[in-house]
Amino acid sequence: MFDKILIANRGEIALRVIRACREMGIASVAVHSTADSDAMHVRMADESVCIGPNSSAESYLSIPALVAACEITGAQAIHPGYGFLSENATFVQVLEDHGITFIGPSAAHIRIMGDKITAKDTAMKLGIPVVPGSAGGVPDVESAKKTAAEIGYPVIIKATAGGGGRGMKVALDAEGLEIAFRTARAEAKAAFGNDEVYMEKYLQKPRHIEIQVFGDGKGRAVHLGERDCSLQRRHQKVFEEAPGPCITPEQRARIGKICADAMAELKYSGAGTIEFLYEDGEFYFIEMNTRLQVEHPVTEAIFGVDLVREQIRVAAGLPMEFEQDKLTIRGAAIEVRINAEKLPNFSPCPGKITQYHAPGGLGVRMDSALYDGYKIPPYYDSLIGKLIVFGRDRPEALARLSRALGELIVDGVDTTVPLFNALLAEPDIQAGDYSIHWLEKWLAKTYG
Ligand code: MV4
Repeated sequence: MFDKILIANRGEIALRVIRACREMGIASVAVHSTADSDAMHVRMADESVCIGPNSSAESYLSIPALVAACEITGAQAIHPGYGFLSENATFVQVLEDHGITFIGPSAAHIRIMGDKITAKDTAMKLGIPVVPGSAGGVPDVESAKKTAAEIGYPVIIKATAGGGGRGMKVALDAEGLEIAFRTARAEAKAAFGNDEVYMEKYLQKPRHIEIQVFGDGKGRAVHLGERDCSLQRRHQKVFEEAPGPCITPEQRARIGKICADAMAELKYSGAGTIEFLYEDGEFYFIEMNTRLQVEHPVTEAIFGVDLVREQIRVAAGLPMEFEQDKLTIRGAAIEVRINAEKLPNFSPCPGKITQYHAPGGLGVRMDSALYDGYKIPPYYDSLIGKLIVFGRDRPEALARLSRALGELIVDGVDTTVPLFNALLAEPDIQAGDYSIHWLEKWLAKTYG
């Protein structure tokens, strides 16, 4: 086992990893930008290193600074958290060259899943159901028209280097295809420096269901069920839950086994998430994330596991403790993302926290790096906390969420808390009856 781990991240996820380290008897090293000198992750870690100025590009994304911080402190491994360098294959390669262990999958697996065409092709070959679409890239308008005629309208054009919704365009018919194709291509080029695009059948009212997988890197892998993350605004998740309210135990076992078997075949190492669109009882692969996700706590809650501890164990070469037969679900969990944002436009709202009080009690977990007097810097994302509630069933989890939101105090900045109070009053949310379009429609209707 490692003696010391460096956490290449900030905020609540850095705390999450430091906590796992401490429970495992592993020393932790925080890194921070100058803007984050007073951040909680710096206080909570055993040691800290300033790795650069405010901008992420010169600090949390600086590979040389991170390698140097490992060399200075003697950290043997890096946990990347989510975002920043967590899915950067070059970073993993550089760490390997320096004899530092990356707590996550191989550079090769990150690369495969980072290219969306290769990811989909790989998924298909591994027996994972995918959305019908082009075989590989679509090179020109002529070829786009031909493929669209085969799969039928509406179709969606996506960037190969994309993900998270950037560079996507829908075409309802042949007339709209040329413009959709050209726009998607131009956006892909501008956003990713790669104008390759592919085409899929456009699913009109799906849910976003993602399967949590975990591999030991040696050919054994398990699944930990699904999360429903359909409630999103501009491709940002705001409310996530497990189990998915529309997924039956039989569906879970079936898609879960397909995913676990695929990861075993790949010899995938560590935590991963296979994202699906789900419509009319069918799953359609869209992407795979090769990292720990923001919303991992809802899975931890219902399975009673520690995903970060398991990531660290597997990265250290220890046997994976997860066994499929022993992974059983108890109850229901919901996470809401508390962002420092002003409604209704979700405009970022950095500033000083004048009062902070975290909710507690049975079935409540608050993952946050806030404290009284903390100044939220304007340079990073606006997530300031995740409230996770767990109950014996979904109604109990919903009641607990309402209760916990009532206890939470975050003063000094605007937050997304009022949104969640309003959502809890909605019959569709209470019933678990929502698609990927529900939230945007509701926001338009509610706030105009
Ligand atoms: C789709 C789709 C409909 N049909 N693909 C958006 C982000 C990226 N991860 C995939 N996305 C979508 N792909 C097909 N073939 C609709 C979306 C989509 C979406 C997906 C998940 C959650 C929210 C979404 C909001 C708008 C569009």
